[in-house]
Amino acid sequence: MEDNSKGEYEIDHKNHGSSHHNHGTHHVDRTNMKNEVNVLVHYEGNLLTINLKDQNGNAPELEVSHEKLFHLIIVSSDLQQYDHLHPVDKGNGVFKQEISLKEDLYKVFVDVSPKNLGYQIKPIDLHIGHGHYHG
Ligand SMILES: [Cu+2]
Repeated sequence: MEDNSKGEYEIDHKNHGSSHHNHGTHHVDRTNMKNEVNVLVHYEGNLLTINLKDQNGNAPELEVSHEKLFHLIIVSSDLQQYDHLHPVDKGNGVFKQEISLKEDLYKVFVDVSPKNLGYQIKPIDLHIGHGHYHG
């Protein structure tokens, strides 16, 4: 990704060829929604695992957005590494993505559209290194 100058938390979907954000009537404005989805990010052995749970501990049903169920954006602290990925659905709210990360503090953006649940994309801190990972 060459352009890191745009809005800090803006998710870039240009990899999917959507040059505009007008998706018609099914588009949901999530800016004022309360968050009802818990996101856990865990990294171990070149594998990033993302766990989605609703308030009852169940896996939320996701809607396809920009042709994918799950968009994951991960950015290194110096913005030099910027990846837009589509983790594999392992069922039960678990998604996995192979990725090689060096020691750093990354920001992870989980861009999903949980059906009938409030969800706001927030940057999740992911510390790599020192044997201690959490999200
Ligand atoms: Cu994507």
